[in-house]
Amino acid sequence: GTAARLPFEERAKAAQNAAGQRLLELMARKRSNLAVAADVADTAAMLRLADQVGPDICVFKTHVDIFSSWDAATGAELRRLADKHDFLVFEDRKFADIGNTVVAQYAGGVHRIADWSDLTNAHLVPGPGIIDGLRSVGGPRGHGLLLLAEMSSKGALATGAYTQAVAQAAAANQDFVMGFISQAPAKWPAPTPPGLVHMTPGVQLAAGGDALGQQYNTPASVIGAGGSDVIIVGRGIIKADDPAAAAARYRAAGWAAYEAALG
Ligand code: 6AU
Repeated sequence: GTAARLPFEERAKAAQNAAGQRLLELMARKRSNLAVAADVADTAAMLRLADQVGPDICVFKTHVDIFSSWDAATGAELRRLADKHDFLVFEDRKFADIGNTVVAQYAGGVHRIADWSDLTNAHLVPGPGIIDGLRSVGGPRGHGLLLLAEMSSKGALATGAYTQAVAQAAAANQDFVMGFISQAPAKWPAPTPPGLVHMTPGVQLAAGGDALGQQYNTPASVIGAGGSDVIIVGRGIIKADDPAAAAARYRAAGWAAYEAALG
C-alpha cells in the first residue's frame, strides 16, 4: 500500500543510502522522474543517447553486456556526461548468484561495473548473502542497490510472498539497498519506508506489449494508481525518430503524474 505521498525532497531526508539520497534530491532539483533504458546497438550510440536525453532524465540505465566491446574510457565518458547533465548511472546487471561470486562480477571482469555506475540491481533468489556481497564492493564507494521485487514480463514468478520477502530485506538493509524494481507497490500489503525508491519498467505512452512477454503501462497509471516513483522507458524513447523529443514527452508525463499523486 502507499502511505500519503511525500515529496521527493522530504523523502531524501529519510534515505539511508548515499546514492538513494542523491537520486531523490536530484529528482526534486531537476523535476524529472524519468529513467531511460539505453538498449542501443553499441557504445557510440549509448554515449550519443546519454548526451541527447541527459537534460530530461534522472537516471541513465545501461546493459553493458549487450555491447560487443567495452573499456574504461567508455565508462569515463559516461561519467563525464552524467556530471554534465546531472543524472545517475544504473547498470541493470540483475545479479543473481551467491555473495562470493557477485563480489567478483561487480568489481571485476571486462566491465568493472562498480567503477562507473552509481547503482545496480539484484534478484533476492540466492538469499541475503547477495546483498552482503554487493555491499562489500559498492558500500564503501557510496553506491546503491535496487532489489527486483516484481517484473514487468508476462508470467513473472516474483509475486506475493516473494515480493513481500524482498520488501522486508530492503527495509532491513537500507544502508545499501536504495529501493526496488517494482510494478505496483500501491497494491502491496504495507507501505515501504519513505527513503526507498520505486523504479518501474514496462512503460510506454500507450499500454500494450511486445512479442516476447514485455507488458506496458502508461506513466500516469504506473506513478498514479501503481504508486511508483520513477518510470523506466526504453523503446518508447530509443526507437523514436527524435529520442530527445520523446524523452521530453515522457519526462512531462511522468512528472505530471507525480505532481497529481502529491495532490
Ligand atoms: O521499455 P523497454 O521494454 O524497451 O525496456 C525496458 C527495460 C529493459 C529491461 O531489461 C528492463 O527495463 N526491465 C527490468 C529492469 C529495469 O530491471 C525489469 C523488468 O521487470 N522489466 C524490464 O523490462 O532494459
